Amino acid sequence: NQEIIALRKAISKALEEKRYEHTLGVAYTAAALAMRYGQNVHKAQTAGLLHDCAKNLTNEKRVDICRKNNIPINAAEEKNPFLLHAKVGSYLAQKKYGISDREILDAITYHTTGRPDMTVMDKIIYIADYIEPGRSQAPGLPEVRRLAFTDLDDCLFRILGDTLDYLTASKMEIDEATRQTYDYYKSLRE
Ligand code: DGI
Ligand code: FE
Ligand code: FE
Ligand code: FE
Repeated sequence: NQEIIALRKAISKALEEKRYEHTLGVAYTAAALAMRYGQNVHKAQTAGLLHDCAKNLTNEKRVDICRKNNIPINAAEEKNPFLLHAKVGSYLAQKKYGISDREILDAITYHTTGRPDMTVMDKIIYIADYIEPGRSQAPGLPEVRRLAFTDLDDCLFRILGDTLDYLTASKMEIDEATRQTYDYYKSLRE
């Protein structure tokens, strides 16, 4: 598909080599999950290709883009401006890469923290980001990868829990969206 090829070329110029490799891994993994769960494969690939498109900007640039476009910066983002690459990525997907599809833009916005009541596309990108072939550091990755293709919601909850454990153990600032997403999916299980 021409659109995907053009997007791949554009994004390869905006990212460093390793980040671009990760991006291709996320795009193909998201496509496979979309096949498995009956979602639009083209949209999943597009969201995968663009999810980290703001990753190569400086924190100053990310904050600057937020200020100029009335994108709110919360306390956790203030302390860890790398978190803004999700919201700013969604903004750039729209303004620089010409994407208008809400499902794609939302999946990019929420790919780092998640959100309560995620769409299937949100979940696919969130999970693909964590399990793509180039990732190797996460605990229990083989099991998480298996879960991704057997039960999307079990997989999501497992990643949310592992991420929260990791952030707590590393004494990192927890974004309210990260906490709210975990609490929401925990309450659905009770
Ligand atoms: O951009 P990627 O590295 O591909 O992946 P990502 O955008 O999902 O970012 C993953 C990192 O973000 C991972 O190290 C965990 C961290 N993270 C997720 N939620 C939070 C968070 N970091 C902080 N400080 N607070 C959060 O709530
Ligand atoms: Fe990211
Ligand atoms: Fe992620
Ligand atoms: Fe990523």
